[in-house]
Amino acid sequence: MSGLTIIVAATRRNGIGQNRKMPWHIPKDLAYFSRITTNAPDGKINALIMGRGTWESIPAKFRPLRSRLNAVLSRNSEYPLPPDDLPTPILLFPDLQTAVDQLKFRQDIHRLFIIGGSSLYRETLGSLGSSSLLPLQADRVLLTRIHEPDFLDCDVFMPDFLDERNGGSSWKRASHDGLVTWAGLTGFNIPEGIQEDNGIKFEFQMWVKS
Ligand code: FOL
Repeated sequence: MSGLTIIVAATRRNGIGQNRKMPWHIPKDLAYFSRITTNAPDGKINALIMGRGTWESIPAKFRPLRSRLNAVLSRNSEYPLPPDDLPTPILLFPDLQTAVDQLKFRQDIHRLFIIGGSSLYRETLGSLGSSSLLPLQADRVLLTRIHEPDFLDCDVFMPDFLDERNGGSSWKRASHDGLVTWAGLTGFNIPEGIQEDNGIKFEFQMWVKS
């Protein structure tokens, strides 16, 4: 199994949320998120690793995210989750290390996605100098860059992984064809360049660590 893949929608200032939710509604991005994270070869599913806050932020009608393994992190071992039900398993883990240690050996799992929130992005991007101590590094970021508007009221941010001070120069932007090939979607077009939906300008990008 390859490394961890981060998927995130972020403004140019790396804002990802406000008041415990996303401050935008971009149906085309949610459709992309859903298709990318669901797509797996026959007999396999992807695991989506998320913090407890991200789990709680997913609208009730979409939770758990179906046909994907929902791995929720909480140090509270009594944290209430709905019953685990195929084809949508739900698992509780105390931390990222435990989750990855258990999931990486499962032959039925295709890819491991980190879907937030900010502390999990920070942990897997290894900013703030802690990187070398952590064996669980993300090697790919599927970034939906929100170009406009600025959403200046964001109160949660992802680390600026492209900043030189955070090892930004080790990240290379893949070509659009590279993204399309990696995603391997059939019957879903990933548009290239800046898109507009619901009055919001955004772009689907893929960054890979060298
Ligand atoms: N990455 C990207 N690119 N966009 C996001 O909105 C996003 N959101 C999260 C993590 N990475 C992201 C975490 N938050 C749903 C809601 C919130 C959420 C993640 C997913 C959600 O409802 N997903 C449904 C889509 C339903 C629809 O098409 O409207 C799903 O089935 O995946």
